[in-house]
Amino acid sequence: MRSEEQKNVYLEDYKPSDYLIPKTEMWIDFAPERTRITTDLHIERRAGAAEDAPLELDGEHIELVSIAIGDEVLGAGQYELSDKGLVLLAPPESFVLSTVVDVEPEKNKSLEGLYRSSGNWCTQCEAEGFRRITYFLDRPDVMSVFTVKMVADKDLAPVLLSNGNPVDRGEMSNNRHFAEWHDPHPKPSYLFAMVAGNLDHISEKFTTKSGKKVDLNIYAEPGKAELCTYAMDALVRSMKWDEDRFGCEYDLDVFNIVAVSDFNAGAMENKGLNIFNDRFVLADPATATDEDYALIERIIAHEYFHNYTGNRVTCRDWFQLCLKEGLTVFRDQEFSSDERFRDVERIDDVKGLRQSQFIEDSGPLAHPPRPSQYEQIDNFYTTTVYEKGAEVVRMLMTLLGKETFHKGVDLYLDRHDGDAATIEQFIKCFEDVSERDLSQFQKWYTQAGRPEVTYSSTYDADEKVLTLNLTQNVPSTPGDSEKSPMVLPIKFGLVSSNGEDLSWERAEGAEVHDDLIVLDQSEANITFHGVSSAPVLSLFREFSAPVSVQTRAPLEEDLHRARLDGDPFNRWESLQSAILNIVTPSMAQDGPNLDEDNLEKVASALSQTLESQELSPSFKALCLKLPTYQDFAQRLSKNIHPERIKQVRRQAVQLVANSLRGQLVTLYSAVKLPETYKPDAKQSGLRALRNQSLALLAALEDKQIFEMVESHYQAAQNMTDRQAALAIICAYAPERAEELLEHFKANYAEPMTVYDKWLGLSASIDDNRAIDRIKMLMEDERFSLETPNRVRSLVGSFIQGNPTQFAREDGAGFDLVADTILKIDKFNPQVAGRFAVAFRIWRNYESNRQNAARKALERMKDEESISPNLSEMVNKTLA
Ligand code: 0A1
Ligand code: ZN
Repeated sequence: MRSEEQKNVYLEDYKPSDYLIPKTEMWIDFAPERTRITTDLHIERRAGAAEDAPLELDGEHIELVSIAIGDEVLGAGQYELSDKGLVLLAPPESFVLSTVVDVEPEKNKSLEGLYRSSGNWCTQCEAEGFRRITYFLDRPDVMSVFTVKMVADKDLAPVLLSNGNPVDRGEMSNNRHFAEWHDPHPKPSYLFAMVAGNLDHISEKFTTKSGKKVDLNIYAEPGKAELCTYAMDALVRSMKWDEDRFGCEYDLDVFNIVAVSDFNAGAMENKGLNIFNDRFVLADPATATDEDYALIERIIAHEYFHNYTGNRVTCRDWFQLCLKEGLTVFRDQEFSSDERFRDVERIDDVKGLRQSQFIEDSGPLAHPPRPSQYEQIDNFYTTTVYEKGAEVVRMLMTLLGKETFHKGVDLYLDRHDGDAATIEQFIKCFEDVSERDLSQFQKWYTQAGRPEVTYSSTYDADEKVLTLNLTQNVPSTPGDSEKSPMVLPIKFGLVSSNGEDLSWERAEGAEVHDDLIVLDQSEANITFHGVSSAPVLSLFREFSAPVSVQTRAPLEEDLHRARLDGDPFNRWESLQSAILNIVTPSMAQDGPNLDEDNLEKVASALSQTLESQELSPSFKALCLKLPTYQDFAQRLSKNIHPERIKQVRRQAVQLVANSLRGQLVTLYSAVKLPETYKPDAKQSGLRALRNQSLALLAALEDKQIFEMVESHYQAAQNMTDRQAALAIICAYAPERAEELLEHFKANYAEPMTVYDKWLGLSASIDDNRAIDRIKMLMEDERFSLETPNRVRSLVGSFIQGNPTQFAREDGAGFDLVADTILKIDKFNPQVAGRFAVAFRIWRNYESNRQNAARKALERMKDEESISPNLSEMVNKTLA
């Protein structure tokens, strides 16, 4: 075997476990230095497994104190111990294995397994963290009923929580107490959780549709409980929505959420005990923005929805990760769309997809939503698994219709309840309810890359026939050049000159019904008969398939759609693509001057959008956000000079702003907001429109406007307005930024969530002090590389929000990021690996920057003893 192959785990190697653990009992004794964990595993050999099959338990970073089978204590010769786990060579068919292990949560900075955050003990077990707590078959298809008894000092840890229902609690000697939890639902170890510490909480009651009462609690560090009220509101709405839309009723007596400050991801769906990164729980108007509130709502819902899609039905193995994640992201998207404005949510989701997943799909780290091999599963919690996974589920709904789709989900949740399932089993449920062959559709899960679509059409006025030619091509991705056509559900409309959708009598050449074309070949010629006049085509309405349309529409067509399309998504999309089409050519080396006349035409369509009585303020605000640096970089795709993109973009934005100046000033002052702040969609839409008008005006770099922005900052009554004003200053008046940032820090940045905003804004300033500023901020007494939120705010915002400084020609930006990754890798490989995605675009730069980025990557690769996580990322990026 080649050494590379040894590192890889392959889907095709999947075998069911030889042993099962139907029941697990644990006793945890928390103490400041060491925590002692005693575990009884009730083990049974699986029917059909070989009699002499060894039992290979996973276990890492734990110290074995003793081990016994029943009453018999095992001696050193009776088992094999390594730094990966423990092997019993020929165990009995059915037995109880008791282990005692010690762990050192205090020293655990990887934030996997059992660790301490602000003095409280908490756990993170997905994907393979449970093996850092005790010896176990740490794989998702081994499910066990857990009983957990926790013991701790009453003052150190008055709160003791685990999964399931509380069954007992009491006092003990020496100021100690205990709590016992029992989870009746068999679950894989990655859903195990415990929290012990000193926490405040808020409570609520929820009555399920069948009348069961559930206690809801949200815990946070002392003094922060009142910041959890919005999260609680979002939880109650999520529980209700899941009953109404998916029929999913909560299945325990309690549901607990704990917010902690040190967390590698956003949150974790442990059964009955969700653990959250506190930035996705804590909020009040003075510290959180409207966007923060919306995110909190989303993530609370996401984790709650996992209770069915993920917990009741889990994944057979980690290759199936998108079975739970894609479906659950789809569900949280639908929740937000039902709770807020559907059109705006859809546009935001697609923007998110394009800014991360599209880049991933076009680069060295491209992989299908269901990969067939990996080195480190931690590196596969990607935007392709999550967001593309959600698009695939959405396409199923589009293809089958909402009603049949829901029947399919019902069948899946019913048929596989209590099971560890696969993508094939999921798809089979939809085949069974629709009687449709979905084998080609399944390629969406197994084939990487994004289809590129072209179209052209002709209209025969005499015959009243529209002919539409469609093609698709899936480009090669690393290690996979043989691609076959995908099933593309194309929602469409034929837009007439007055904006109405034209009807048609009959269509031939592909599957077409109602507003849907299904393209499943590389090419189709579709004829629509009975079309009364020449239409403007509106394809991929609602972004009905995650493809790239290669055909550039003539400006007039884009503007027609921008003004009149019945589909809000395509109205927004057409404005964006009109600007991208006009401006991008000027960003290329020796490109033409900006086409000011055409930009004027777009500005006038935008002006009309702003005047519309029927469009919502949030939608208008989205239209005012002109294509971003990243949008242009993606369009250019190669030979990127970041400064050129930035400069030409700014020129274009200025032109549009100039043309809309009067209207924007009026809009800014005309928007009236109620006295009392509410983070709901309606109010946040109004604030977004006002702030976006100001942001666009600021592109004029006009003294009077800057004064408006500064007064906006001073007058702000909430964090949304305050941060918006400060972000504008950082972007357009860097010379004023430092003073205002100082003011912001001194007056508002007491809570860590606001301190993080301060870090992020500081990192976004594009001036020649940028690198030194970041190095200086890393020395700030409140900054720590050990807390992922700090690093994400500072270094993450630098990478994302300061693309010119990150990709400086002298390589100082790349070096700064590489140095930081190497430091973090020493204690938190998961986070280090995730930060390495910053380099996935390195080949898109012009050659000087490419060389600088390659050097930084090679330096990471050559560093002694980098983690397997970082090594996989760096090697794949360089390959
Ligand atoms: N399953 C969680 C997120 C999560 C992902 C990975 C983790 O560690 C590798 C931890 C948590 C979710 O989807 O919310
Ligand atoms: Zn999830």
